[in-house]
Amino acid sequence: MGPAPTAARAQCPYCGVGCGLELRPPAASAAEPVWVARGDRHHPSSLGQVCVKGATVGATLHGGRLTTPLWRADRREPLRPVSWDEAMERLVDGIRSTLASRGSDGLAMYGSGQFLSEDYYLAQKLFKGFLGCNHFDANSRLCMSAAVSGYSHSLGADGPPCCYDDLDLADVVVLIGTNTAECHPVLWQRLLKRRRRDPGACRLIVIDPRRTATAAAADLHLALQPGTDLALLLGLGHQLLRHGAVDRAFVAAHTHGAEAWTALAEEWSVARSAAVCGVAEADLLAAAAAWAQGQRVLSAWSMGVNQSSEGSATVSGIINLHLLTGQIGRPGAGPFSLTGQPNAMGGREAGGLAQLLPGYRAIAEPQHRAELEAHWGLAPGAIDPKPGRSVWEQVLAMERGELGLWWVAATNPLVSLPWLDRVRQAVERCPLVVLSEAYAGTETEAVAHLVLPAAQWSEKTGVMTNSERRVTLCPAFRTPPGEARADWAILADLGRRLGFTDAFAYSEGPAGAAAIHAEFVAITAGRPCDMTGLSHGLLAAHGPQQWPFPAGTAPGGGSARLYTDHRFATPDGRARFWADAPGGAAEPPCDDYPLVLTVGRYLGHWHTMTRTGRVERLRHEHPEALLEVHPGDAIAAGLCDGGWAQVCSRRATITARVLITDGIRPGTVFLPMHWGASQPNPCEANRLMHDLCCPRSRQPELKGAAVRLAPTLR
Ligand SMILES: Nc1nc2c(c(=O)[nH]1)N[C@H]1C(S)=C(S)[C@@H](COP(=O)(O)OP(=O)(O)OC[C@H]3O[C@@H](n4cnc5c(=O)[nH]c(N)nc54)[C@H](O)[C@@H]3O)O[C@H]1N2
Ligand SMILES: Nc1nc2c(c(=O)[nH]1)N[C@H]1C(S)=C(S)[C@@H](COP(=O)(O)OP(=O)(O)OC[C@H]3O[C@@H](n4cnc5c(=O)[nH]c(N)nc54)[C@H](O)[C@@H]3O)O[C@H]1N2
Ligand code: SF4
Ligand SMILES: [Mo]
Repeated sequence: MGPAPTAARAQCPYCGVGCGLELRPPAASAAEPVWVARGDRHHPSSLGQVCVKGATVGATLHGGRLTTPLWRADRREPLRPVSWDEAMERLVDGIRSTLASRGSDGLAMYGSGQFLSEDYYLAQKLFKGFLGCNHFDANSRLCMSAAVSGYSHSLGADGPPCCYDDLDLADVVVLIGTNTAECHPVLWQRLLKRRRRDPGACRLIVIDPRRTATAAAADLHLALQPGTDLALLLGLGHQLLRHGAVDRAFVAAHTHGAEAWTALAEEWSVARSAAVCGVAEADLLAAAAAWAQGQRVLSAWSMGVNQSSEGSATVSGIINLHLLTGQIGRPGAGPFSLTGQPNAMGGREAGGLAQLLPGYRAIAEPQHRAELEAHWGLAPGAIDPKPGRSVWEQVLAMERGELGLWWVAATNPLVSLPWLDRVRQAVERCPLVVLSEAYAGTETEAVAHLVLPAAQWSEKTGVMTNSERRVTLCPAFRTPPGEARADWAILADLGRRLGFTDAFAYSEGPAGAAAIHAEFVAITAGRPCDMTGLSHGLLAAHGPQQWPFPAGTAPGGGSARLYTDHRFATPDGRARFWADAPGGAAEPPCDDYPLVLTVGRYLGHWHTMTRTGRVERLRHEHPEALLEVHPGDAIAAGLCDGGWAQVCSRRATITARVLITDGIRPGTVFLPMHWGASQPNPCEANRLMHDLCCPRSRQPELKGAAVRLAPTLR
């Protein structure tokens, strides 16, 4: 029997704002079982606000779902329904035979920031713990890994130090590489409301090569050349030094490395920085003046910063400016990464990247491995000391024929990874590709042998953490379709079938989820993300809570901000300035490929459209992918508005409909990421993208590829 259809509260399953939703069951007479979502006024992060995606989520949940496991021995055959028993035995055999023939380097799992924390934690326990295989990575590698790395590098630990209230308190807000209006709409509405309520109280500076809806509302828009953010930040820093805006007492008492950074910033005059970034010197001066005069400066960033071959250095570049001016650990001030996915934060807490272990721990730290081995009752040394493969390294391993089994869950890499033709060829060399997925017919299903039907949000119980470190319980309130099961339940079943009977003895249902959560939070004791005071019971009774939330914390008593005592998470408590010289985009434009293609999002669609593509209203609002081209570039390439263009990079050629607009800087073109090969009108922007990564965070540069354009007929 499924859960009774009563109203429920949960975190929205789309973006990392993590709004609270209130869900009401469909009327008994309704033609379709559509739950009605509206904003939850009791959720402290969103206070009843929602955007179009959250409001329409009810219509996405029931149609087009996978209802039974599917199997085929050969990809040329169609997938056929099999029982769960057969599916799990095939998975067990695949894992056992791979371990026997290739060792743990032959296995890899690729998960998602759309996992619940319970899904994430069990995957780490099974792979990194019991199978001795660190090759678990998540799509957060494509998303937040530069922020993880930048925070850790500069502040000693991951974890955004700010909270949403800071948007109401800052007097200068710098949005860098974020189209907040379309991608974090409820935060954007909050900022707009404040600016309307109190005009002039908050200066808004936007740094983005496009005049997005976000940039259009700014007091100052710096439309920089893609890939030059680090140079821009150094130019700003240079001018802050000139302005005397330095908080010398803060720098002396709480930081290291200011000298080396100052020496680098001295080399980046405003004139040099403006020339490299292609912005007006006057605008750069105005931005620096605003920062210098600001009492409370908040900067927020997203993929324009992270998806760069120097993403981690750019994140540290932002933090450097906050350290220089003492704008951190105070209300209204600080560096704030806007998380992409609804539970990318929970993934970081649970150790869901190839270099991490649960509780903000690192595989490379012997002490951290020992703590997890003890927690899991494993022999000392059971956890492999070598960090695992990032997703791109997993692809390269398949290309070399080294993987015996690749398990993909809650992500659609055959749309979202770069250089898709190469990915497809590599995956075809892997003898067993397993996909855990909620919907039928995704692009990744086309390369899978074994498909496991996943219960999704609304059908399984667990927690998610949003960008301001707030944890919300998301209960199962609908019955999963057919035989679909929660990702964590599949992992637990697998653990038992592999012989780890006691370690994975969780019941399948809310009580099992609560037990997994309790086991997970216990291992966060004393860590930066201490959540030992949280439980499903407390979250159900008292609503969402922010961490740190150590045992004994009263409901509502979690920390709104980190580092308010200016003691950072480094061994000596001091934050670090990092002096990284800008290298620029990994694939700069050239004579053959004179334009830079950048790829991002539309307001109404979510990633690869498995959910938002089912909502009539959203399909109507965004019927197809549009290639944004500046009028001058369109003339040069012979393109007309509404006509078709061939977009050609070193890796592939695709066709897209042209939108001529002066809202993009000359030399830059834009495509959305949403339309994969299985859409009626595919675009496949990521066939064009390259694989070059940030060396520190291993995050690929998904925001820039050199391309050329030519007119074409469809
Ligand atoms: N509607 C919607 N909202 C979403 C999502 C979605 O799919 N749809 N996905 C969620 C997820 S997972 C994520 S990660 C976030 C992403 O949220 P955002 O990062 O805000 O979204 P993007 O459109 O990917 O990129 C943001 C901006 O970066 C700019 N940009 C490109 N190159 C550069 C550069 O070199 N420097 C700078 N400064 N800017 C650059 C682009 O022009 C674009 O406007 O959105 C989340 N919210
Ligand atoms: N060029 C370019 N490429 C990009 C980006 C970019 O800006 N530019 N952005 C990158 C970023 S930031 C991200 S986050 C990725 C996103 O890319 P993906 O993760 O590939 O996109 P989604 O469509 O969100 O894929 C999630 C899949 O999980 C399924 N699913 C939903 N719920 C569940 C569940 O509970 N369990 C299981 N097992 N499956 C479920 C969905 O149906 C869907 O197929 O794309 C990246 N790729
Ligand atoms: S802003 Fe994000 S979390 Fe809030 S309703 Fe929209 S998609 Fe959901
Ligand atoms: Mo993301």
